[in-house]
Amino acid sequence: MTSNKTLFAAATALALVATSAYAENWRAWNIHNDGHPNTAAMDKFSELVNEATGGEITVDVFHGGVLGSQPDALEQVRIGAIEIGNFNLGPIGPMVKEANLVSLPFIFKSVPHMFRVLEGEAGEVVATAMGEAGVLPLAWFDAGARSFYAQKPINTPADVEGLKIRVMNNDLYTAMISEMGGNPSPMAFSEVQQALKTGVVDGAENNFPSFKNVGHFEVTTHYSLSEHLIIPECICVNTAKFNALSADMQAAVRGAAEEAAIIQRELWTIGSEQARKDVEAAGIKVNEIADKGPFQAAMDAVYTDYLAANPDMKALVEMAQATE
Ligand code: BDP
Repeated sequence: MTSNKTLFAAATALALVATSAYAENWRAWNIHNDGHPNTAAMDKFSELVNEATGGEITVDVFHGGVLGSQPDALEQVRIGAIEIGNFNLGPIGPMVKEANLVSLPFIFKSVPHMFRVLEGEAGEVVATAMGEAGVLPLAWFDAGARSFYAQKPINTPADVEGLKIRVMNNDLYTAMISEMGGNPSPMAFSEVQQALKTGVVDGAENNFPSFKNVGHFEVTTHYSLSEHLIIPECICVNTAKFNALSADMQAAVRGAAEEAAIIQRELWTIGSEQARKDVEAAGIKVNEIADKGPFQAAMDAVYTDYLAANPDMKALVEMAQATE
């Protein structure tokens, strides 16, 4: 005979299981260190998730890429070994074809244009494909524009000729450098400073906060405003983990990501301006490129080759280009 006491204990245990269904502790990947706008934004995101879910979901953010390189961390999030992270869409391209839209040089006219595309139909296509691949974007971060830096100014594509330039892992970036006559060198972010210092590469390309935050400005002399890539970033979560949450918890986590993204964009604007001032004060010569036309023209072949190999991307590219 089962006593009332045993029944009560069983009921209590069940209740505990039921209420702890969403007690989750997530690990978040972030490549940046203290002092970078995204590090502050990811800490804020963690705080906001905690608040919005009443502590049911907690997020431990691991900064400085300690959970692995970006391609590795992306794979970890895709399979659910890490739950969430702040990713750049560049390295997502090799995993999710639609994400490559943003890695076509000069596809966006400006950062606001990039956000308009993301918030429109083209963005929906990209977000859906990412979610299906296991890396679901909850909100978009600003990552400004990427420009070249080296030991000399780069004013025309011809200035890239013969230079070994570090790029992120994506065939579109190797094509981009090759078309200018340079030698592309895909490499993990964590290795770039040393590679620049020892001359393993002659240059690299990034936005001001990243150029400053990991000391690339200490080992180069010129930053040339080519602004050839405007690549957004995301707070991306493992799709299955997110889908397993109740509707309320999903809304809470998404809301926290959206709020963190608003904060990130503000921090980004301030942080980019400050980073530029700081590197200039440290001796970096920043040069405007009066006419970006020759750089854009050099990218024609990148588009032609890419669309010939990926004809199914044509509609998406045109959708982005047609966005006002
Ligand atoms: C930074 C991005 C980061 C990339 C890095 C890179 O925020 O996600 O890993 O560039 O160049 O701007 O690898």
